[in-house]
Formats: sequence, structure tokens, C-alpha cells
Amino acid sequence: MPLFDRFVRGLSRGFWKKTSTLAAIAIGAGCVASASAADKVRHDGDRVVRVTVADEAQLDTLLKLTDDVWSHHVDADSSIDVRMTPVQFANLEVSGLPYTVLIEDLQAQLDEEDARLASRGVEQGLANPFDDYLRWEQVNTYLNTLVALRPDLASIVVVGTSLQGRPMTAIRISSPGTGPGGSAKPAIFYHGGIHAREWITVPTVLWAADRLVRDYDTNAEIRALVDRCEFFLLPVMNPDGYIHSWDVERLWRKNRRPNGDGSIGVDLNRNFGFGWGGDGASSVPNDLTYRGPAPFSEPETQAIRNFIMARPNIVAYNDVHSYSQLLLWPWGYTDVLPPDQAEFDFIGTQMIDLIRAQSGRNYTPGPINTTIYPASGGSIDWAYGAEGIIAFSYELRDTGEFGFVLPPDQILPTAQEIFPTFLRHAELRSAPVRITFPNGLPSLAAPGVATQFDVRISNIADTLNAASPRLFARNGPGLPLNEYTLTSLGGDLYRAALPARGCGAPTEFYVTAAGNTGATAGAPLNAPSGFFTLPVGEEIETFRDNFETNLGWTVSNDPSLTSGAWVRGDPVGTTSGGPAQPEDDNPAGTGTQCYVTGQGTPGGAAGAQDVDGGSTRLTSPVFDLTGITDARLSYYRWVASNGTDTLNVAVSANGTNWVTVETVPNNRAWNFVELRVADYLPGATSVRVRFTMTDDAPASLAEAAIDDVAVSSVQCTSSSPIGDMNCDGFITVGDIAGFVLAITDPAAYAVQYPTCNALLADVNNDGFVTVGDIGGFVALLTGG
Ligand code: 0X9
Ligand code: ZN
Repeated sequence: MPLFDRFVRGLSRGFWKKTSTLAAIAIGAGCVASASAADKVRHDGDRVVRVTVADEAQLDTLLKLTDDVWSHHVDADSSIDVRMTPVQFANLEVSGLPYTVLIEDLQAQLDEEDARLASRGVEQGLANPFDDYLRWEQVNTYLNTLVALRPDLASIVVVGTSLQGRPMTAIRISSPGTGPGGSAKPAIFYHGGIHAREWITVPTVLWAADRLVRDYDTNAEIRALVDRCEFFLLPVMNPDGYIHSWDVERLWRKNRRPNGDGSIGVDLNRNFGFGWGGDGASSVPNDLTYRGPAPFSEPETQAIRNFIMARPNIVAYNDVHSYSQLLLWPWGYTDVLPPDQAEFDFIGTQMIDLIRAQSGRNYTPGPINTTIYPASGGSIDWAYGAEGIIAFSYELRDTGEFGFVLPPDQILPTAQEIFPTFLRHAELRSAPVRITFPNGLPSLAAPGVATQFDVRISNIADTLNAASPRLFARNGPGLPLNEYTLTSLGGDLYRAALPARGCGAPTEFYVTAAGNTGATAGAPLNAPSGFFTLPVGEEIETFRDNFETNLGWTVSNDPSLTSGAWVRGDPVGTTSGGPAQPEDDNPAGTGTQCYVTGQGTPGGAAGAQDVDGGSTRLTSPVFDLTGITDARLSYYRWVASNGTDTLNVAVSANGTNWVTVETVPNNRAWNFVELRVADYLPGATSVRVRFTMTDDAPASLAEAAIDDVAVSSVQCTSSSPIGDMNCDGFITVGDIAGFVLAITDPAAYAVQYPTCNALLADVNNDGFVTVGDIGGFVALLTGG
């Protein structure tokens, strides 16, 4: 059994039965409107420690030493972040378990936060609402501010009432009107603050509301979504707990239910009624993951349930948590994959890619149960399992440096990296239909022949109007768009055909399809303002290296590197929570060899020959690009890491200044990458590429492999088809004027069509442009 599996099983069996002192500490501290630091629970001497556990026994040892688990890690070296009192920490040292201290003095961090927040006036907070965390009352005031700003778009909706009687205040954002045909608009529901101490979730949800309201007039994507959807954003789902975490115990997690045995609080994310009472939830009231006495025993979870059940139009849901940088989906209660695993993966992959594009941060995607640990009675299991909603749950920043006490300078960056993913989730679940390309899109159009590709159109919020699928295309910027119907291939498959054309500017195209109620979807998603482009020509390869022989690559290493330098050879596979070094070179290429970071030893440990102690760099020979237009560089790469180590790919025109192309996290698969050199090095007449694998955390797994590097370009040598007198790639009535001019006044033709050739009018191919070509031209025009 792989280490991580054991780890998860250990958690489900042992850990959640442990008791917590946390709840007990806070007993008797009533709800107060505000409190001085003196009234607060203190954590003097407490540390937050990351402990590496090698097996179940070690995990059990650790869990006897602590009662406040902060986070779990997905990497191969199973590690767990825990808060420890000085006594617990002393016991940890005695236990011999390897650890690193993440937060040396937790109370100092809390004191710093307290002092900062105390010095910040209420008014100041509302003027700069994302500069620092907001109290619950301030969050609600700010929602009212947004409503006042755009009463035409926004209104307050109270989702329910907390145990202590507080409104669960959400903002509804939608432009006036209904969905197509008078239907309800598809609705999107996000909330933060289910776990009180996870403060960063609150501004992240509030920021989404802020952008939807403030950017409606200026951002076409936002406007289209606010027109099409109904958004419900609830920043604080657990107001009683959130206020308690401000005033009494910063590290409070649950709601504020008196459990009757002196302990307080139900974990609201174990109280939902789907798989309730299963793995990863506690029946012990004092525990941090106490599930409550019955499913939906708590007013807060009842409110969410009733709100969602009253709105069958809700198509997207996210329960926002922190921390660990994850994007989770069902199930939590079982390790079986959800029926819609492919859909979760399709949307989830786009979401984490958007985060990486925005901030460079890596979020790990996957089902809750197998990605972190079993957790039953969770919100998204219920939303998906009972209501069929494609429901996600983020774990926001960070990965443990600050944990729950995330500094305020990370509020805006976190909110900003999440917002595009929120839009994408909404877009993909509220679209009437979805257009995808099951075999991919063509990478070029060969001149003179039609370019075909397959299109899949799936029903999402509506059913497809079978007469609606269209391809729109033009032979270059600024030309009029031509419209083509798609051919049905049966089922949800269609074929699109770009007609034959000659050389020239790249073809621009997009595909559209409509639902039966009239709403239209496009591919790309931002069509028609966005479109795909397709160069015309043949692919010419100027360089290819499958690494079977040495074509002049160089390796250079940090002096501190102790192992794992790039080496060429037939890789020896190693495993560590999945394949670490691949067993084979790129299966899509030829030969058996590739470059790897340190050759594994047969049967050897994964950690033995990975990158340790610094960086190793693999640099290509110089590729001459003179005479090559629009060069493309492609390669296959493999990265295995524990999530912090990455492969950097950079290109350079001169070998001195390097431009990063991508920073690749753990993927453990051979992935193809192709890029346009001009996108990174405009005007470069030569290029080299460099692959740098870095180990920046000691004792962490870092492996990379590279194969099948190629430089190619698309060159068009053939001219426009005979008869295409305006060189637009088509023979249409638009060519008649040019044809007449070519016969009557070739000089005038050359002036008017400077990039065309009058010989295109030599339809009878006798070498002359004369009236003798008229018959053939008419035949071409009329399809003869
Ligand atoms: O344990 C949890 O509830 C979540 N982790 S946290 O550290 N934020 O408490 C993970 C479970 C996520 N599950 C659902 N949102 N349903
Ligand atoms: Zn949480």
C-alpha cells in the first residue's frame, strides 16, 4: 500500500476520535461585541510544526501528541501541520519524529494581528476593505455599500439565521430580467467562513461580489455572466463562530452550539446530510470535527440546505476553506470517484491553470477523500450528492508558512487568483451547451485543401438546438466573416470544415451553438471577440532531438547540488507516491533515451537519485532561426515533486537573458508543450532553451525528464488557387473585378492587388492572361 494511502487510512481510523482541548478552553467565554486582547484565549509558547510521518504507527504517535491539526499535505513525504503547546512539543522531540517548525511563536503572530487590527479604525476598514480583514459587521456594511452602488444589479438576501440569531447575509447579483424564454437564470452560490478561523475565505468571496458589481459596465466577460446568471455570495456562513474567532479564540473552527456536555460547537462541514456520520467525522462533541447529534442539526446547515433546495436553478456551488492551496471536489465520505469525475476534472484543471496564470501559485486538484483525507457530512458532498450540483471547495493560501493567520498583504492576491476561477466555474456550468474538440484543433491549414475538425456539443444548462451549430471563419484580420453549418456525425458529434484557401494571413475562426431556449455558447468561450487562429502552410522541422545521440546539450549545476544532475540515458523508473522518475522515455516519440535528473538505480529508492541541494540546468545548442518565420519550439516534459519544487523552462536569444516560458509543478506524466518563440523573444534570430530543476526544500522529492525537443515553423510556399484574383483564398464573385482588370490592364491590377499575381487569371494554363481564360474562369466561379 502506498504511503499516502496508509496515511489516509490512519487518519480515518485513529485521528478523528481524539479529543480537543480547543473547545474546552473557550467554554464560558460568551458572545461579546468586541473584546480587548486581555479577554482572549492565549497560545503562549505554542508552535505550529510540520511533522513527517513514515507510516501509520508514526502517525498514531503524532496524533497522541496534539489535538489541533491545521493541515495535511498531498506530497509523497506525508506530512501534517499541527499546533503544539510547549509540553506537546517537548514530547515530539522525545518521540524522534522528524519535523520542521513552521511558526516558532504562534502567540507573537496572533499579538501582531491583534495590534494591527486594533489600530485600524472601522471607517478605515470600509474605505480599504481588502487591505485587512473585516469584522462580521463590516462585511455586512460593505455588502450594503455594493447594493447602494448598483441597486439595479445587487440586493441583500438573508440565507438564514445562525444559532445565536445572526442573519447569514448574502448579496444577490444579477441584471434585471429572466433567463431565455422566461426561465430562471442559472444560479451560482459561493460562500466563505464555514470554518471560523479561515479568515481569508471571507474577503475572497467579498472580492468576487465587489468585482461583479463594480466591473459590470466595463468588463464584457463579467457583464455577460451577470446578465446570464444569478449570483449569490455569502461571505460568512458561520457568523457566530467568526465573531468568536475575532473576540475570544482566534483559532475557533466550529459553530457555537452548546453541546450539553459542557463542550461547544458542531463542525458545520461534518453536519450535512449526505454520508453523514461516516469516515472522518467525530461523534465526540468536544472534537474539532464533531458532526453534531443528527444530520442538519444546526440552523446554519439547515439554512444552506433550504436555500439550495428552494433554488433548483443553482448550477454551481463552492464552499471556500483555507489553507493548503487545493481545489477539492466530491466525494469526502468515500474514496470512490464521483460519477461526474470527468466533469470535475475538466473544470478543475482549468481552474487551477487560471490560478497559476494569475499568480504562479500551484493549487492541487482532486476529490477530497483521496486528496486530503476522508471527511463525511461535508457541504459539497451534499450539494453534489443530494442536489446534483457541480460543487467545489477551495483550500486557499497558504501552504503553511502563516496558515490561518495569513498576513493582510496576501488578501488581495488570494482574492485575485481565485476570481478568474470563480468566473470560469460559473461560465462552464451556466452555458446552454458546451463546445469541445474531441480530437483537438488543427495546428495549421494546408493550402489548397479544406481543413476539417470534429466538434462535440454537449448539453449543459439547456438542450442543443440541432439547427444552430455554426463555424465562422475569415482569411485574415478585418476580412468579413463567412458562416458555415456543421455536419452532424450522429449523437453529440459534428464536423466543421474550413474551406480550401491559399497562403496569406492566418485563418481566424470560432464555433457557436445555441440551446433550444435561445442562449448561445461559443468556442473559444469569449467568441466572437475571441477566436482561434490557424496559420496556413506546411510544418517544416528544422531541428529534432530524441536524445538517442548527443546533439550538443550542456549541463551546469549549482555548486551546492549533491545529486540529481541532468544525465542522458534510458530512464530507470522509481516510485514515491506514484511514479517519480519515469520508467520509459516519452512514449509518443522515438527511441528509448531522454534526459533525466539523475539516473535511478534498479530497485533503488525514489529519493536517492532525485535533485538535492540546488539546481541543475540543461541547455540546448543554439537553434538558428534565420529565414524561418514564426518558429515554434516544442518538447515533452515530466515533473515529479512534492508540490514546492518546480521545473523552470526558459528561452534566450543570446544565452545571457533568459525569459521564463513556464514553471511546472508535479505532474508525473509526459506532457507535450509547444510555444511560439516570438511570444517570448520577439524578433529573435536564434534561440536556445534551458530546463532547470530545482530542489528548494531539503529532503523533498524533485525529479524531471525531457524528451523530443523540436524546432519547427509553418511555411507557405504555394500561391493562391488559380482564379483567386483577390488572393483571399476563395474563388467567388469578389474575384470578377480583378479578373477583368488582369485581362484589360495588368499594370492597374498589380497596383490594386500588390500581393497577388495577374497570372492567377491564366485559367487555361497557356502562359498568357487573355480573353481565352474567360470560359475557364466562369466555370471555376460556377463550381465547374
Ligand atoms: O476538513 C475540512 O472540513 C476541510 N479542511 S479544513 O482544513 N478547511 O477544515 C476539507 C473538507 C472539504 N470538504 C467540503 N468542503 N465538503
Ligand atoms: Zn475549513
